[in-house]
Amino acid sequence: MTDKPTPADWQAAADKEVKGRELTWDTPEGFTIKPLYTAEDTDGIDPGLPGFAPFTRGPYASMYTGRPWTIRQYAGFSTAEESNAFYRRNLAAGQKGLSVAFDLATHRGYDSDHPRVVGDVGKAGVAIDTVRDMEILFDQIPLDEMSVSMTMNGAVIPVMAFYIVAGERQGVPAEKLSGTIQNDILKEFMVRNTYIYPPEPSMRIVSDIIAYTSANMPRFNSISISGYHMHEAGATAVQELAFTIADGKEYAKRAMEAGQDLDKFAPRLSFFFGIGMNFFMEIAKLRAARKLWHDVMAGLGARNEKSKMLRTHCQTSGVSLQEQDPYNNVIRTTVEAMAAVLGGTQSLHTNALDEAIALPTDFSARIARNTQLVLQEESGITNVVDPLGGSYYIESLTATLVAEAEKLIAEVDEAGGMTQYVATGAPKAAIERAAAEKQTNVDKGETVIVGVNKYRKDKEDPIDTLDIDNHKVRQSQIDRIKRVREERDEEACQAALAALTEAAKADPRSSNEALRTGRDENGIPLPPSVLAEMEKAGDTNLLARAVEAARHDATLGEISKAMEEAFGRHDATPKPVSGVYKTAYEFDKRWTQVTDGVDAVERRLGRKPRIMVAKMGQDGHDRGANVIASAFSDMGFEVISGPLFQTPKEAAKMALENEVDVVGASSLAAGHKTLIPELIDMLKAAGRPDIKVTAGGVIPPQDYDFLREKGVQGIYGPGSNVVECAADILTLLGHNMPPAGEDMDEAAE
Ligand code: MLC
Ligand code: 5AD
Repeated sequence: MTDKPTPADWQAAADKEVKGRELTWDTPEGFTIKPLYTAEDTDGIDPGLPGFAPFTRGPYASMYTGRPWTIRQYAGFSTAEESNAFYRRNLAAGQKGLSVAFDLATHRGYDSDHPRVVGDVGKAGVAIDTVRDMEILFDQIPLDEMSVSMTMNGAVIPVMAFYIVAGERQGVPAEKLSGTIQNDILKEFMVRNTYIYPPEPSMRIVSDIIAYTSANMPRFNSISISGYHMHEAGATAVQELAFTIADGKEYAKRAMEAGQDLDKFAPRLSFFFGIGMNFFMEIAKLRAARKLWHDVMAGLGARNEKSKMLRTHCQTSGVSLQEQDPYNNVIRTTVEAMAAVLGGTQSLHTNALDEAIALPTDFSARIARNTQLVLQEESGITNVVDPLGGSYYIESLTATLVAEAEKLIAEVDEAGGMTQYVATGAPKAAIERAAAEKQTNVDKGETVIVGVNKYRKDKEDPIDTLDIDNHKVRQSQIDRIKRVREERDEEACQAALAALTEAAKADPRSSNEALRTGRDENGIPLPPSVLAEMEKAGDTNLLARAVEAARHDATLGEISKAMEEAFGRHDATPKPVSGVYKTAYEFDKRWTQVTDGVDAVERRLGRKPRIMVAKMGQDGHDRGANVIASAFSDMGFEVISGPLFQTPKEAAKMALENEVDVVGASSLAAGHKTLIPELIDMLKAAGRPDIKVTAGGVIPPQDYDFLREKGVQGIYGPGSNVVECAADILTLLGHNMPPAGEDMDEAAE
């Protein structure tokens, strides 16, 4: 009988097969993945059982064998009528929960008639200005039966208020509403950028919502603590885990400081993660998240098991999807969806194949939804709980992720918690660095993307995409706002708005504390008459006061403005990282051709070529703009990063004042057909038609001709190589660049 082979025997055999070639793989997290995992790697690891602490194997004991995950497709576009019809078609075809995408005007607290949002109304989501819109959005959808997720963070107070009042008008009291509000402002300051107010008052809003829902809406998840957007912005799995769990810890601590009972509100804190193409890493990530959250909540003193049980929604990754050869996206989404469910998600959105081009059509939404239906009803995946539990690789990866994320969480704790850590800019910069590194690997072909940097088609076939006439939507919204204002009791509405401003100005903690303890800040007992007066006025909970304003048909813009009077608005300018590209491309021939080109242009102009990266409209997606800004500055351009949310007029003014040669407009939220032509017209009117304007981001090929006619000189969709973009721009600036793949000498001949 031969001895049982050992891992060392295996190593020798493998070395022989591959003639000593290195078989390890370094992940973006900095992990070295071995070609084989064995029992030695899981020594001492016990993941426990599903439904029991620390919930690594799942929050529920029976998981999908008892009830499958919720098929919850994120959607919204145009008017409330159109989105309502889309929801009802989707529910009839097998979708199980709703998830509302609002347009960017709504996110940023502007009514559709506001001059800053002309390019944004109804574009990236549905336009909601009043309770009336919300009523139409859920027409014939019983809100006591359907769980509804709403992705809202900036204008979270008016949107929650509208939802509650729309429920009332359907005859459904707040206590029967089930669903989730995203309400996660910290990650907005890090990556998503749809904040309205500065960080401190924004944190108060989060806490007021947790207080209101935990007292009045027992079936409603008060927050969806989101790593998804960090993932999309380029974060590694460790960063996504650590910053998300640390965000959750911060919210829980704030609510406790405001006098709330941890075990009362914590069971309704929920999570949200992004799921990309690193299949096993993503599965391990969800398992690690549950273990991390359990430990954090135990550390904060939670006793209720439900407080320590992480429940999550997942969405497949948008950035992993490509404009080129778009049917490959169906395959990518399937792989990602499998990772999400093998990781044990509670709810899932699968992206549509046209993600990198436009919003989903009925056709692409159907394939996305069916991807989940096939997994649920055909694959057998739902028949066993945590089927990968005990896998050497998965368990070892889970443990490594937990350990590495714990280190990063400790760093956040040392900085004084996530609010402070975010204020240092450290997490945003770390994520941007990771994004730039990932992009470099793609540009250099080290990370393969099928149909983009390998196996690319000679000719792309166009696909049908959804186009929304934002001017038409805007006009119909303006008409409705006008009608609502005519019909409401103006005096009562203004009084409710004034009461909201007053509550925003008051320090919430002093009044809550006073009501709770019957004493003022100095511990001196308050006379009963004063307490009665305070009680009558209600406490200063912002959501409670906004519900009152919504009952009197105040608009979203008015409610936001009422709080802005006390809080002000928050502004930010992107600060791209530097040096990542220069280091990565040190010996790359094409890079050198481009930097030589930049030098040549510099000699001719007597200064560096100047490019302004512009972000116009309410689109806060700045990953692409930051990647371009940091790469171009590494190549020797002088880069001016415009602030987020500029109007075309403001962008033109900045371009003129800085005497730039090129404006690169980055657009990911469908405002390009309105905003970019307006910018070009303004540059022309100022006598500078020579300033070149290029466009990048999510732009359907169908719009390319339109934009070119309007004067756009270069269009760079997802999957564009940044070095080639720069080569193109040098050509626009009159420099004779050799075509890609040739050297200077050949080109000169
Ligand atoms: C579940 N249940 C079970 C069970 N599984 N009961 C018995 N046996 C089982 N096996 C019960 C639960 O306890 C619960 O009841 C009910 O069934 C529903 O299960 P759930 O797990 O709570 O699922 P769900 O209602 O879908 O809630 C999932 C969630 C929630 C907790 C993660 O927060 C959610 O739906 N989030 C979605 C967030 C979202 O869609 N975001 C979109 C972001 S898009 P009970 O009674 O206990 O409640 C975005 C993009 C952008 O952000 O714009 O940037
Ligand atoms: N409808 C459907 N999906 C949307 N997404 C964003 N807006 C919408 C919408 N209105 C999806 C995309 C994007 C992610 C943030 O959410 O997949 O990448």
